[in-house]
Amino acid sequence: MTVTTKGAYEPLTESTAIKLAKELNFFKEGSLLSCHEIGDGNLNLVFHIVDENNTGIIIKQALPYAKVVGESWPLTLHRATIEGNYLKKAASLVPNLVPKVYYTNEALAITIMEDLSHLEIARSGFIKGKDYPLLSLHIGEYLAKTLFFTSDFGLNQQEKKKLQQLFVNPELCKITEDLVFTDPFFDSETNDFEPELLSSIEDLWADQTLKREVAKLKLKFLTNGEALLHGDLHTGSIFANEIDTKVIDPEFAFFGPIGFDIGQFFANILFQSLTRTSENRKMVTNHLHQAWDSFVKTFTQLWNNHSVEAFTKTPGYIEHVFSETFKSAIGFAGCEIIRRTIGLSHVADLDSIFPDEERIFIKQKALSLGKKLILKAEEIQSTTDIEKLLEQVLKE
Ligand code: SR1
Ligand code: MG
Repeated sequence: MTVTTKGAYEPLTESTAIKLAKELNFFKEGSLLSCHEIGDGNLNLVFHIVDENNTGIIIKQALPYAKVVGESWPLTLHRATIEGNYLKKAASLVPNLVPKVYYTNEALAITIMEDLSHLEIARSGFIKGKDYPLLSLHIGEYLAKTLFFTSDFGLNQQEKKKLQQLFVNPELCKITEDLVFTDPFFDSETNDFEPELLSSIEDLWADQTLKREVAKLKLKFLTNGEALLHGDLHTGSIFANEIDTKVIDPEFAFFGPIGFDIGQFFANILFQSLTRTSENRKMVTNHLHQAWDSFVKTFTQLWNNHSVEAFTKTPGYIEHVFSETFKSAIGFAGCEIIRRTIGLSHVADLDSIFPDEERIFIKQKALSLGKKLILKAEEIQSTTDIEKLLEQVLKE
């Protein structure tokens, strides 16, 4: 039990996490505390500590390697600082949509935050057939406010450059550059897929037009520092219930293209849509429309009332920004769909489908949808067009 707030890094255990919570006076003296490690993500430890009244906190700690692979894949602890800094920034922009941060410690790579166990991870709820009617309204608002106020439209250009320094995140960006934008499009060791998919995947590897479009999207991700992104905005990074939505896990945050967060959200809504029967699908696809409409509405209000950029009054400029953002979001969504189907780190929406033939069938559809989103990004003009494409792919 050597971990202290003043000590050097050491991975916490359930008992040292309790010791730390006591040292930091999170609970009244003499409280009966229990702690469980509940981390089910790919990278970190997550401890849930509660007292006898079920009042709790979360201690998240970065490990010096990627948990999903093991110690052979070392990974910077600095991501905990990035996550803490992002959550603090987001708290100033969308306080209702992120967990409260109570304490951070760079040396221990920990963030102590609000216990959200009254909510459920949106992906898990969706898989059980639940719906979260306000989720995409909130996500649209979240995207608009976090992206606008950290972009050159809403933030003084000097201030933006200073803020960028806090979010230089090369190792986590490299994970996305490799796992989302490169490996799935080549015969790479990290890929992970059922042998029944091999022939479709070989077609994909041989498709030079597709690869050229992916290369352009990767270049955008590498070079377009438009705004501060969450960087990993899938439905496993969102807690929700009927009325509340909280976005978690921003350790991949960096300054990148605005369409990336939007595209990742779209892709993860589409995974769930692919698994639904036609009667139940609309409930999920509605989140595509609602998220984009809410994003456009809020972003437009901010553009009209809080812009710091002289050209934002110029006719046609906002329309250009929306159309470029939408187009790149469609391409990014296609890459995310392909990577979660055949690359490292899948989604439970697809992997939990049984029997095997049904899962393979849906994964073939996912590959086809991902490919078409990338290739037809110019033609797809609206979220209704995305829905039409989905229906077309499901009928093929
Ligand atoms: C090795 S990390 C794999 C994935 O987990 C995270 O959630 C990100 O999506 C990353 O790509
Ligand atoms: Mg994560």
